[in-house]
Amino acid sequence: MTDFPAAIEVVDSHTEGEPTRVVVDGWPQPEGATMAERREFLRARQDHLRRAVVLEPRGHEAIVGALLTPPVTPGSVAGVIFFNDVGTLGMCGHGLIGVVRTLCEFGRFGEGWLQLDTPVGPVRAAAEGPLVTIENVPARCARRDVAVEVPDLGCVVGDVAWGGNWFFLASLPGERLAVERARELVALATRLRDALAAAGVTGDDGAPIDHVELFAPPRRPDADSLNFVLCPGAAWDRSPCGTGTSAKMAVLHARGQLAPGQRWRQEGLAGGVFEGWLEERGGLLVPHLRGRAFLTARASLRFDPADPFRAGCTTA
Ligand code: PYC
Repeated sequence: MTDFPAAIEVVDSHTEGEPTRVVVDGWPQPEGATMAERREFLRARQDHLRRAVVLEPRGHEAIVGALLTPPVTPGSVAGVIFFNDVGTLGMCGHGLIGVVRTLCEFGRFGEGWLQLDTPVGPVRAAAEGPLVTIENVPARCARRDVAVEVPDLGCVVGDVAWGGNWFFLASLPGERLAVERARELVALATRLRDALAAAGVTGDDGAPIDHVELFAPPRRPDADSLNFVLCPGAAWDRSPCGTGTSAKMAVLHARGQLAPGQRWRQEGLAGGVFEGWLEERGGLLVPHLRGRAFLTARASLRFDPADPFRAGCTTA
């Protein structure tokens, strides 16, 4: 199926600098009884729409798209499937904050905590002006102190953790984390991700580790840590990364360095901060994250049949 609707209506926002494009109309609903089935339908049958919405010439590599669906779980107000320039995501923290702000703007998000369905489970959110608090899927540290040999970098030791996506978390003291070094950081984090795959280091059930998170001391006096996050593909997260901060808090908890309820303020490379904490619930660690999102545009995306680039173009 490669047909295009006449138009897809989107609302753009950014969460602590990282863009989200919420599809509010025009995209034919993906089939499936569960969010995982709908995600698979989108992957197999609607990839041309994913590409058209987030790639150039309408988008760029840092945009995360969010497709709203009807809910699948009793008590949920909507479902959401996140996608980026190379595929779909399990969850997306900054993206969920953008979705909630977008729904608020259109009077489609009520008071108090509301539940939304994602392919990796239900999540909850509450909004207060630009500030949104989200309750992510449970996070966990799967493996600690994993050593991997990385070309031109040597032996890197880090942790494998789940925060709604799979992460490898490490500190590289010799590498300064700064926006002006983003290209170099993308290149070295990509080598690290490739080395993990080559060494057979995965998440549970062989799931690929598609996010790499590097840490350094914070620049801001009100933050606990600074991170750089390589997303699937070659984009880096401008925000402190909601799923990455969830994974980080699970690692800190596993090391006895973060108690439930204790605040963790994660600074992202572009300078924004997410405040996070863990709640212990039925033996699971439920991450909470708080950050700001701002709407930036509302647009009607067009797909001229004569346009050879209507399904987007890959530039890297
Ligand atoms: O905030 O979880 C996040 C995220 C994942 C990829 C980009 N942002």
